Amino acid sequence: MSLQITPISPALGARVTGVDLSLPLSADHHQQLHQALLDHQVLFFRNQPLQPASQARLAAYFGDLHIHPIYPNVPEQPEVLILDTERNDLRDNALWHSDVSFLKTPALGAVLSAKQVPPYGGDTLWASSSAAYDGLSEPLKRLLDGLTATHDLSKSFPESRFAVTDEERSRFEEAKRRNPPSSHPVVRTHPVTGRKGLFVNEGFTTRINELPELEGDAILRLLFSHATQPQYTVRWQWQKDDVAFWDNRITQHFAIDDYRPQRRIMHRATILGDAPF
Ligand SMILES: O=C(O)CCC(=O)C(=O)O
Ligand SMILES: [Fe+2]
Repeated sequence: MSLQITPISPALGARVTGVDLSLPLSADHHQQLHQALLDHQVLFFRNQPLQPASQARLAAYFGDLHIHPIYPNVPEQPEVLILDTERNDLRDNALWHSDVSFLKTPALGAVLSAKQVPPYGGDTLWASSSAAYDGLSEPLKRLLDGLTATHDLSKSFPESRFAVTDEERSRFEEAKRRNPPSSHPVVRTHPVTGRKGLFVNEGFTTRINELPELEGDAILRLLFSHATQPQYTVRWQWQKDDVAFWDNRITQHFAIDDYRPQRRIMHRATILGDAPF
């Protein structure tokens, strides 16, 4: 059985039908999903209710799963983290980021399942880092070649908001100890497709290591705004039981925070990747 894959935006994003994600994947569907992810960078599925165990099983076809140091998780399935506006401070997802880029081996991708969504609002945007790189001028590409940048967990999880109670503080200190800042190339090569993409993000990138602060900050600001121009993005309007599966090596995303005080609940399984080069 072939999947039906329908692109929904020129830069990235496709809708996929013809598969039941709650069941074990056939080798054929696994291969087709993998290829579709490489081709389209973010895949969207409607009407795919997933229990935490089947969500983790689906994600684990693509690599080892990450257990998040700060977000709460489903107790019986700790690889599935909970993004619930009544439990978490999620303001930092309303900022362009690629997930856990502060790790030495940031996420390959993630599977996000919509559990409860407002009737409208709470859309999520993704941007293609390869489209953004391709759109840079040649002189700027030459300047960036060979530069590295620092990615720091504390930028998106500031102590002032994530270490308020004693319990939060000890969890936060532990998270910082286990996750010191990492350095990654500013231009990353996708390990499978060989495509180049910008690998800096407003959520976690703090500096360009080889440049003085003033120059580095100005270049980072330029890259953050260049990479998230509308023509490099796709926007998804969620319905309950939608699933999004993105390649975190070559995209970043932004969850719009425009629906309060309504509640919104998402579950995420995060797949570990390799060290960027
Ligand atoms: O809530 C969303 O739509 C996405 C949140 C997010 O940044 C993530 O799950 O990685
Ligand atoms: Fe995210």
